[in-house]
Amino acid sequence: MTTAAVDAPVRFRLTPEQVKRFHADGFLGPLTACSPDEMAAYREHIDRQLPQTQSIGGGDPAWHNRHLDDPVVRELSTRPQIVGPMTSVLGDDLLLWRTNFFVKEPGGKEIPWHQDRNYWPIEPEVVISAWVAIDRCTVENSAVQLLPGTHRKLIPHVPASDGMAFKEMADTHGLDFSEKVDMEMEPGQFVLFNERTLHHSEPNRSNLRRMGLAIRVIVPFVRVLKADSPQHHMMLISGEDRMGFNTLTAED
Ligand SMILES: O=C(O)CCC(=O)C(=O)O
Repeated sequence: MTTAAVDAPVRFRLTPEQVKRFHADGFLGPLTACSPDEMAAYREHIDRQLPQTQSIGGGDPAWHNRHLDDPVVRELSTRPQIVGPMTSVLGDDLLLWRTNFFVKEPGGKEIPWHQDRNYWPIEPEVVISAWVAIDRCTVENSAVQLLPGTHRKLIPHVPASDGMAFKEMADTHGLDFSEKVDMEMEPGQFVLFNERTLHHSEPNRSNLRRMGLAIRVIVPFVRVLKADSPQHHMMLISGEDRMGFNTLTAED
């Protein structure tokens, strides 16, 4: 545990209306992390340094937690434009738990409707995710879809149908999808959502790749019950860790 505090990026806090919307819907977006030109520079680095394979958010070390060893991924994952809005929802003390690239090449599989909490080894389940568009995300190349209000329910998960990218999916029986939102985004935009907001993406039916980076952030009273690797430590990205439940990365 470190006792040093990290200044909260107060300049980028959400407005009270945005916070209200986040709590009403379970998500908020698109917000802006950086300009499309700035994202083009990040993308060039990612395309050069990371493998040219598909990744659907599993634990492939090439695409998982790269903020721990790649300074550019770390800079992107901790931009004040992303952390500031998170502090408006979860308060000033924040730890970066995980990052995952979601790379869907043309023909990439459907990600079933799911609540992230179904898969996660944490206690209690309090997480905010930012899903950042690295490529432009449209309905055609499988923009993330979200269903407002579903963060208020615990939805059972069942084995996924054949051809899905995940092994388990939400039991969507009886849910009304008429209000679902297609989160189309320009490179550099992002959407925030919580651990229970139901979300999904269609197969990539276009001829364009769709890459995003999911940034998972917890508060210090959340215990990570299973590290992803021996080197997997939490990173203090705002405020202080007054709990000491999780191992933190050493200060630079
Ligand atoms: O990339 C996608 O299509 C889905 C992302 C997702 O499931 C997540 O970030 O939790």
